[in-house]
Amino acid sequence: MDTARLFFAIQPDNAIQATLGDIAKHQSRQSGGRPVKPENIHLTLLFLGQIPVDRIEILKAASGNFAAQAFELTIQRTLYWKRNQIIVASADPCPSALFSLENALKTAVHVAKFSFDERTFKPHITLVRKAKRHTATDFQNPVRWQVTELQLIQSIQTERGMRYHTLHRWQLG
Ligand code: 2AM
Repeated sequence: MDTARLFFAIQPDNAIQATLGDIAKHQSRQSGGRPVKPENIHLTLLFLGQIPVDRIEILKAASGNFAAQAFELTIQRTLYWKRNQIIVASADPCPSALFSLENALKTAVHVAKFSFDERTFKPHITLVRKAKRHTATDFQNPVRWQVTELQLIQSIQTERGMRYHTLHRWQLG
């Protein structure tokens, strides 16, 4: 059976991706890790893993079934998650609207009988993988991100690394 590796995420616009991409490159040089490409920078809300391709339409229908608010994230520092060896951009404190969106999504996906990663949601934007160390940085200019859209994304392994392909978008009200 054909499957696709899927997750729900929010993705900033090109300008914010470029800003965070520069920070990722800078941090990767200092940490010995691998920077995430600007176009791949995102914040995952719910990771589904491999889903049969013939169930994607059911998933899309279920996921458009709730109303959710737009909100703003302010990203002002990077952190090191030593166990995962990743450097992440943090939007701490996150607005409650982000958690409401994640919760609504989980409920909708559960009702539609899809399984997903049950671990506690820890919002983060991965900037560097396989990082060996980290110099904590607070941004001089916090990045303000108006989140107006939720995306269903397929992750595709290619010869040149991971490629993310947006399958569907939902506007947040
Ligand atoms: P990460 O950046 O912390 O690795 C695509 O792989 C996205 O799904 C990434 O943002 C990844 O988070 C996230 N993700 C969440 N749970 C995952 C899991 N169990 N396996 C792989 N990726 C997962």
